[in-house]
Amino acid sequence: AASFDVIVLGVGGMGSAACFELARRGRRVLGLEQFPLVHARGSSHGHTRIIRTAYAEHPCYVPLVRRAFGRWYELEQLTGRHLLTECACLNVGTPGSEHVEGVRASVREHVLAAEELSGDAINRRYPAFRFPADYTGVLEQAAGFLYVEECVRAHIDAATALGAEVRAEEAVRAWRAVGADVEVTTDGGTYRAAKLVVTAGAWAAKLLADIGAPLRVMRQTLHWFGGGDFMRAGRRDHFPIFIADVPGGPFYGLPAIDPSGLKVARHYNAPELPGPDDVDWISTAADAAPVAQFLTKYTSLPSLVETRAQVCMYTVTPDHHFVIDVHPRWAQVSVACGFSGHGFKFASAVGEIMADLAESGRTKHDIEMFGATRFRAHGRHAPAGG
Ligand code: PYC
Repeated sequence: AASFDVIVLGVGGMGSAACFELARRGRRVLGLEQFPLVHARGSSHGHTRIIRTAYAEHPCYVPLVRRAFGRWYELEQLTGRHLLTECACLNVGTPGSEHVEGVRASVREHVLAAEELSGDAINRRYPAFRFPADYTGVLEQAAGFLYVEECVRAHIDAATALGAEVRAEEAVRAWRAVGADVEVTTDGGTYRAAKLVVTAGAWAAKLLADIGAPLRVMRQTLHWFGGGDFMRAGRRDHFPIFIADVPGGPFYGLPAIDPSGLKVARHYNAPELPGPDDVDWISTAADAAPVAQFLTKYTSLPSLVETRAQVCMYTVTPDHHFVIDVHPRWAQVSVACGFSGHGFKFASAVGEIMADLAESGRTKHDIEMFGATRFRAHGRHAPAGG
């Protein structure tokens, strides 16, 4: 069997970043991807991803998002590609909104720059919005959007330029520990390595069945709306990124950056699937309806028409926090999965963490909250392998 220092299973958002960082550190890397590279059958497609600093999900993400910003900028420098556009992010919700309270907690703990705005003030600042006057919001400037496919391509190109081997359209059948090493069997052959990094997105549930992390796969749809006045009203000098914690939501959106118009979608609130091979990849009128209703109710842009749609997957953990850890049973295996619909922005930093874990089993980044065995009845102390 061909031999490597590290094999990376899954070369999407996280795996491409891991391949890059490992190759940069001089490791002999093999990345295995079941689809063509930079595909639209996983969780790293759909043109854009939000990056934001005042992190509603937990203040512990703030240092990680800062690290991710720096590494995205560095990847831009290395590859000459434009990957990130800065843009304000408006967090808005009903009074008492959990999302907005979460943003405030991060602002307080990390002393972040942010502006408090009532619904009324939001509508005055951004005339495309019609939020009820008593809604509450926090606007931050330290945010933006990533060109998601460009980011994956940049990591892959940079990794291969540094000597990584990335094999596309080669599905993994199984992996196993062999002594202190690992062996991976694919449709095309058998490979051996000292270390394994599993960054398999929604397929992690299958490849990591023995870690016992309950991962749910959800079918999410992304919608673009154009026509009407979107050219001006949806332009990023008039229209921010937003995350709106409203009844039936949350919904989020990005300004119009091309002729497809605004991108708007619902976060969570989506059908759960038996697995990633059971997704209907065609978006329907029923998928677009809640998003169109959001635009009708909360914006002055009800005349917009859907121009484009895509289907994407979330892989969701019970607490919506990530799984990033050394495998509880096999020290030569590390895993990153369960990004729960908010992971992509961190990919550049996760690549570094996975390289750390593969090299030494530890990282200077705080991944305490992301333990693989936290969902077991007895947490970390349960017998391994269950
Ligand atoms: O993490 O900002 C995010 C996000 C928005 C929509 C889905 N994820």
